[in-house]
This record gives sequence, C-alpha cells and structure tokens, in this order.
Amino acid sequence: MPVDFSGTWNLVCSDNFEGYMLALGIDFATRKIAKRLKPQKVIEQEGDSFSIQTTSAFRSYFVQFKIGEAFEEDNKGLDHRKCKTVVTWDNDKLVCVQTGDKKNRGWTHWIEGDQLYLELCCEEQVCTQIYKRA
Ligand code: VL7
Repeated sequence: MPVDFSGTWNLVCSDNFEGYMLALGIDFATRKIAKRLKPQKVIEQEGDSFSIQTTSAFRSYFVQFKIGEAFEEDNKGLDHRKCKTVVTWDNDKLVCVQTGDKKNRGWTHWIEGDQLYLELCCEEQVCTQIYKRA
C-alpha cells in the first residue's frame, strides 16, 4: 500500500519560512503577515491524482497534479512566478520540482508517525514545516 497523504492538516511548526520567502523575493510587509500564519492543508489523493488546498487567513493556494505529468504552475497569490512543475514519488516521499526563474525551487512532502512534513526549497534556502491531523 502506498502512503496516503489524504486529510486535513494543520501547521504546528515552521523553520526558516522567512529565508524561503526572502529567496522568493517576498516584500517585507507581506513576510511580516505571512510568518504569523498557521495554514491548513486539505490533501486529496486518488491513485496518482492529487489536490492540495492550502488555506490561511491571508492568502490561499490550490494546486492539482498527476504524478509524472508536468504542468504550468502560476503560484498565484504567492510570488506569482510561473514554473514548469512536476511531482514524482521518491519511495514514500512526494517530490515536486518547480523549474523557472529561481534555482533549486521545489518541495517535498512525507509522513513520519502521525505528522506530515513539508520541506520548501528555493535557491540556498530550506524551510521545514510540520503539520498534524486536524
Ligand atoms: C505554499 C508561500 C511565500 C507569499 C502568503 C503566505 C500564504 C498559505 O508550496 C506550498 O505548498 C505545496 C505543498 O503542500 C502545495 O502548493 C506552500 C506557501 C508558500 C511562499 C509567498 C507569502 C504570502 C501561505 C498559502
């Protein structure tokens, strides 16, 4: 049985989100608001089809994809940069590569115990977040 990320997940801790946002060029005022947010993720996984809705009091973001199928991602409401994005499995990790203006951009999700991990990368910056089931 493959790992199932489906469910509703609440952020419990976040390390270096500031560095990640700086690497994306997010302005000071937006960073100040964004770093206080406690986003919730609703993930739906059906076979190799995924949707991830990230909701917060300030901005929200929705993405859907199929494993191995590249798509145009607009990052609307975030940094607005367009990327060619593809998500693949690396064993039980969900690995996203976002090819565009920013080097080394992407994210990885995995589950450890009852916690959902998210590592966000951009250039030299790595942000690690932990979510728990709502
Ligand atoms: C997306 C934010 C900073 C703008 C607001 C912050 C709003 C809530 O990529 C992400 O999730 C993946 C994996 O689960 C699926 O899309 C995280 C948040 C990155 C970057 C930009 C700051 C303003 C946060 C949407």
